[in-house]
Amino acid sequence: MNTLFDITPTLPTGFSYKDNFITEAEEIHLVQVIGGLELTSMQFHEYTAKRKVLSFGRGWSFTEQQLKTGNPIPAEFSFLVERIAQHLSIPPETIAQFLITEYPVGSVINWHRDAPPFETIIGISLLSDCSFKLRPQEKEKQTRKATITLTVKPRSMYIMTGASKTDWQHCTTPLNTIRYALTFRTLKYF
Ligand SMILES: O=C(O)CCC(=O)C(=O)O
Repeated sequence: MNTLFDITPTLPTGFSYKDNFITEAEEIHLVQVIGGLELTSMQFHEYTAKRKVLSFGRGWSFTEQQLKTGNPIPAEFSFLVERIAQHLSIPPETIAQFLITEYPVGSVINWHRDAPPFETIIGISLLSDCSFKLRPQEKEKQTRKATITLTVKPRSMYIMTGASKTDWQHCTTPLNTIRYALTFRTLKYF
């Protein structure tokens, strides 16, 4: 569709977005694979979130504020690791963490910055559009005007690194249908 003006928001430095990073057939296959895995409710201190997660590789424990070593990334996701590594021109082994998040209807992830030990965050979305918001980390700069909203489509990929990770917070808004986020992370010191 032609529009009279560019509706793509200006994204923070270090943030990029790409539609159709995976095919519909790959999306269907990944949803089937995830269906066979056991995701558990996200625990953050004394608070239990609606969303469910399953982590592989070097996971960050919010309660203990340290890196943990978990199970290796299952082979069914290797093609994604390879594709991301190729896209970023990095060795696949530098992708040290993989998190599957299931967002049931109405669930969100609240404003936060990603955990300190990670350098580049790669998010792949399945099944549902998501309203992904970014706002400056500095409280004085957190105005409505400074908040950026990006529609993240199913099968798309976003990359968050540099200033977009350190100087910006992000969150998602409630969904009408289930969404999965596949989040891959590289470590600062591998
Ligand atoms: O749903 C998403 O893509 C955001 C995931 C996220 O911010 C996180 O897991 O920390």
